[in-house]
Amino acid sequence: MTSPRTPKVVCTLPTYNEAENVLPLARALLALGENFQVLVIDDNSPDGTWKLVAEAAEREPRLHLLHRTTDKGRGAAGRAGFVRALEMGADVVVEMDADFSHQPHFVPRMIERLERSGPGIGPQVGLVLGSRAVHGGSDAERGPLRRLITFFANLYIRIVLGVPVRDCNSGFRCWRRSTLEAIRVSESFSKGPAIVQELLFKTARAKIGIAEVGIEFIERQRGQSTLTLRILIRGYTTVLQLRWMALRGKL
Ligand SMILES: Nc1nc2c(ncn2[C@@H]2O[C@H](COP(=O)(O)OP(=O)(O)OP(=O)(O)O)[C@@H](O)[C@H]2O)c(=O)[nH]1
Ligand SMILES: [Mg+2]
Repeated sequence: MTSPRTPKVVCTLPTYNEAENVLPLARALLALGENFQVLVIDDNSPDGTWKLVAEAAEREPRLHLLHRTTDKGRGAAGRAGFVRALEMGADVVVEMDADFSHQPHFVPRMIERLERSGPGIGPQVGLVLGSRAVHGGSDAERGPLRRLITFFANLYIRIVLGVPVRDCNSGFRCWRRSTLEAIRVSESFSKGPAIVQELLFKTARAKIGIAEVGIEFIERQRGQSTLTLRILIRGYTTVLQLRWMALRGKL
């Protein structure tokens, strides 16, 4: 990444029942440049998302599929995606939801922020978050209760984990290869969406620079959310578990 050559970017998309979204999203990402590859990590979606990707990948060499039938979950899929992206030789790994809440046109700005750091340029940044909570960022149009929950969730995570960022729940991120290696992403343990906080915490603890770039987060356009109250509560207990593990030197 410090060399002037164009970085190889692998965009990882964990999918579960995203048949309506996955190919338009993959196309939009591939159109960002010849140096972009897309890796879809699908947990055997009943709606056949993986079949669509497998067929399209036969015609598009920059589109890849990781079709998983065991060890399901957003966290496990995310981890498998990172590991595969590193095997593919990625310099930069982009992580994003496949429901268009994370819009492809923000990706170049985030990568540019990652590159605009390093020796002689500015403090080294190893992770860039697409953030709803900094200048230029905005959240989906949601009711006051939902906004209040988001606000307190961020406050809770910031206090418990002590991470120096505004949008602790952002799963729209650009990683330097060296960051994923340094935090040993393959050894992460979260099975569900709490992987977002686990990797953020590990990055902050490794004293790797984190920057936030404002993004407009929009509500899912098509398909259904997989988020349930149970998953949400599980996520918040994982945050406490992370702090506890760190206190006991187990992280
Ligand atoms: N591979 C895989 N992907 C998953 C799984 N669960 C969710 N995903 C994907 O993870 C991303 C985020 O899931 P969403 O259902 O949009 O959850 P969310 O964004 O927290 O919730 P909403 O705001 O309601 O959309 C989407 O791309 C999903 O398809 C899973 O078990 N396996
Ligand atoms: Mg979503």
